Amino acid sequence: MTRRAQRTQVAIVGAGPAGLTLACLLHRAGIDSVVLESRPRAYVESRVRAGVLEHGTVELLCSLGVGDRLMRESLTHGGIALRFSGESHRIDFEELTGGKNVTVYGQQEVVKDLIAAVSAAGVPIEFESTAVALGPLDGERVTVRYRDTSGAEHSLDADYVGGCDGFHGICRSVIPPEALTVYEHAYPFSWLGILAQSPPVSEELIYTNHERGFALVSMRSPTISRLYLQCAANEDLAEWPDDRFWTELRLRLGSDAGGPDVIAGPVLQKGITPMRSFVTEPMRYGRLFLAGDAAHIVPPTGAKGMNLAIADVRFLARAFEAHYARNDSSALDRYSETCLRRVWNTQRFSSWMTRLLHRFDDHDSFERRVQLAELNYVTTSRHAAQTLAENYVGLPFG
Ligand code: RFL
Ligand code: PHB
Repeated sequence: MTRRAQRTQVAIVGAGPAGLTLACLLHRAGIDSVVLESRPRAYVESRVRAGVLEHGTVELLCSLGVGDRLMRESLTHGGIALRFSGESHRIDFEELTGGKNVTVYGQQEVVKDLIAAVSAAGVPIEFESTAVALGPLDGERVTVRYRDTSGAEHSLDADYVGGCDGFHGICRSVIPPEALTVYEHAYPFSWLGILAQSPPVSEELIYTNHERGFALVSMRSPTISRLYLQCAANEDLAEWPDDRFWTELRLRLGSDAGGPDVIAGPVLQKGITPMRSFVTEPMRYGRLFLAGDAAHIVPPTGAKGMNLAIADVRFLARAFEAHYARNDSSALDRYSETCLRRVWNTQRFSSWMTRLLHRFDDHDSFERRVQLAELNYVTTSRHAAQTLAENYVGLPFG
């Protein structure tokens, strides 16, 4: 039963970083949009995920007026450490990139700030509204059908749809399979991540390559740590009581052998993230434009997922602006090609970081030596370190 019908210029499916940033950018360009989000607001605002913002992502958020709290509460990092063979080696981003750095600020904080800005601008966000069908994708307009929690069905009529509904959303699945090519790679391990009330182990992130597996120490504030351990692809969370996590982290960091010390504290959240690379080509089908995780997934080792999602919608908003303001659709026609150039470079970097830092059970001793030689090279050659640094802080937005 259809209870309510609305019209808009762009229907946005998903209130993650991609959908919300798109709503802000379109509002700034004077283009109407409505955002549909299947989850309740409180859930979206508390979902613990990414934490590192590229230089350009921060600039964009500030230009959208969502930089105040970010500037006050975030942490600026001028480098990271790579730790292997019992030693840490700093990669100095600022020195290697002419002053660029990254910002540590939780994705859920970005999402909170964006929801506040979108709502203040008067752009509707329909929470607990799940898109269930959309089409036709090749007509004059497109209709998104969605359901609220009571099961009532509504429709949203739009010129275009921004498919920002993440990897498990429906937008990608409404495209005929013969029109899409999917490229994917699943890694034979996952990340076990915790958020803990414990002071950060160090001032900057430490990416550790250890015989027992990868470990990453990150943070959210001077009192909250975000910590990850490489674990089996099919790991059972129940096998990881808090004590086991802390013991394993200390082993991988070499805490009892002169490495960074870890102060255990209450665990606030624990979860497992599968490691995969995934790209859909093209990112457009008729009136539907895919953006963010709906179109691609990168393994989190390069800290790129949220940044890439935001880069997509930056291109998309610019293309909509040219279309609506100047009747010029050439950027919309080039959307997929433009995004995919950045997407593939980001896949390259994220896959390189993943292969550099993890334990591969099928590696023989020769491949392990080559991995250590690569780590040695990256931490001793200025050119190699510069390549890591310029990709980590984010390539220019072209
Ligand atoms: P999201 O954030 O998944 O948002 C999609 C939204 O769509 C909603 N949805 C629907 N709404 C309506 N109707 C439907 N049918 C719907 N189906 C789904 C969902 O509820 C959701 O709210 O996708 P978006 O916006 O593309 O953003 C992508 C990022 O969330 C993701 O790439 C990052 O979190 C990845 N990532 C990292 N990215 C970074 O840039 N830096 C990092 O340091 C970083 N670390 C990480 C990460 C992801 C991780 N996990 C858990 C996957 C660390 C981890 C552990
Ligand atoms: C995080 O802080 O959650 C984080 C940091 C760096 C990564 C991935 C996740 O590469």
